[in-house]
Amino acid sequence: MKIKKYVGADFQEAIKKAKKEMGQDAIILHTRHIKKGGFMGFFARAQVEITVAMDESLQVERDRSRRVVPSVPPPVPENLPSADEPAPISGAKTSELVQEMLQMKEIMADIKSKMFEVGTIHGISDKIQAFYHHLIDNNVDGQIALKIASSVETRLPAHKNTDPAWVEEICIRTLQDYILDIQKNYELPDKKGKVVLLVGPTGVGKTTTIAKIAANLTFLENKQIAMITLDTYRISAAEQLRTYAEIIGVPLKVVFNTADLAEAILAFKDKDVIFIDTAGRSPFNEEHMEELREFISTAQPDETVLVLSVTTSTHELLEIYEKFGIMKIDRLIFTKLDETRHYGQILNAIDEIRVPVAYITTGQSVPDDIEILDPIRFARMIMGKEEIS
Ligand SMILES: Nc1nc2c(ncn2[C@@H]2O[C@H](COP(=O)(O)OP(=O)(O)OP(=O)(O)O)[C@@H](O)[C@H]2O)c(=O)[nH]1
Ligand SMILES: [Mg+2]
Repeated sequence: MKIKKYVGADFQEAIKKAKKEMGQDAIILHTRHIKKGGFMGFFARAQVEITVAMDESLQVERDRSRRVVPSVPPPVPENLPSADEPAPISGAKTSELVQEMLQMKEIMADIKSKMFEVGTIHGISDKIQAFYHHLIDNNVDGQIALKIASSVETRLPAHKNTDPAWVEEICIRTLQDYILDIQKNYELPDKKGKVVLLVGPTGVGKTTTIAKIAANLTFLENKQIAMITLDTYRISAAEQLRTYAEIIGVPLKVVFNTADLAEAILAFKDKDVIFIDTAGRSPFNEEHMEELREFISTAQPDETVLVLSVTTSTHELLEIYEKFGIMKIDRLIFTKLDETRHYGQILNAIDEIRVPVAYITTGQSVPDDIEILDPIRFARMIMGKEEIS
């Protein structure tokens, strides 16, 4: 394995240099923007640096028959060749060196996973490679996509010329099984006076979602519902829920402090489910999060549900979960599935968090645009085989 860095005015130029020297099969491991020349950061030219790897043993013909999938990543070479122009170490500040080392560590981790990816993906059939790339295009995390694709490979018979439709079916089923494995069914425990409290960042759809669930439970399941709102920061917020409560015909209490909250819950104890709506909060505002925590410790909810919008990146979803995680989240709800065609971030999030998804919401209409996350339908949605109605 040869690893080298190339610098160019832009990505194309750097690639051109790399391919010229390393050949067409060179693999890009890492790209970054750098600044070169200039004086004290002024007039520096922006350039692109790419780290490229080349390994003859990984070159496989596209139409080659299947190969055993490696179960562990290949080892990372210990001594990486230095960059084209190594930075002078003498005189460099310690913090800069630490930065460089951290960057190097990142590159190494990247190399490790890319090598595993390349080694595995090149070894499996074109049809499964297409499936893998489809997952990646749908925001599914590389490692998860690889795990699922490798698992398809092991399910297929060893002989060639497998019917493409059948391979596709195996791909979908494998994805379904993966989702089923990390996603448990959502069931409302049968208990009177069950308290369900929704939290989440601003504007994700908490209030609308409560209205949807409350309406469905009232009209379709004949349940006795009550609502409480803690969102007294904006006049319109309580009014929004009041309007829904009146249309559905369920009682609502607006509470301003923990004492009122405890009293409101007690007053509704004979209802089947008491929904508590909270004000949208930035997970990064510690004061607001603390206040929310106080309300939760008073409410003692049977379920604390974190509402997340699917128009958020995986990284942000996990960050939000981590911040709200101090409240012990029992369920997730993903909203606004109608606003995207890429759903991989849901899969990535639940793979990491392992908290069951109660519902997904698919539009602004109350009460229609909500459904239980059905793993089979969800797999087909990721595959583009099923649409949000
Ligand atoms: N497209 C789409 N819009 C939605 C969905 N759910 C809610 N919305 C819209 O998102 C906006 C915000 O909804 P709210 O229910 O007020 O959100 P919230 O989380 O209660 O907001 P805050 O209380 O301000 O934090 C409204 O315009 C809703 O109609 C959905 O599934 N799809
Ligand atoms: Mg709200």
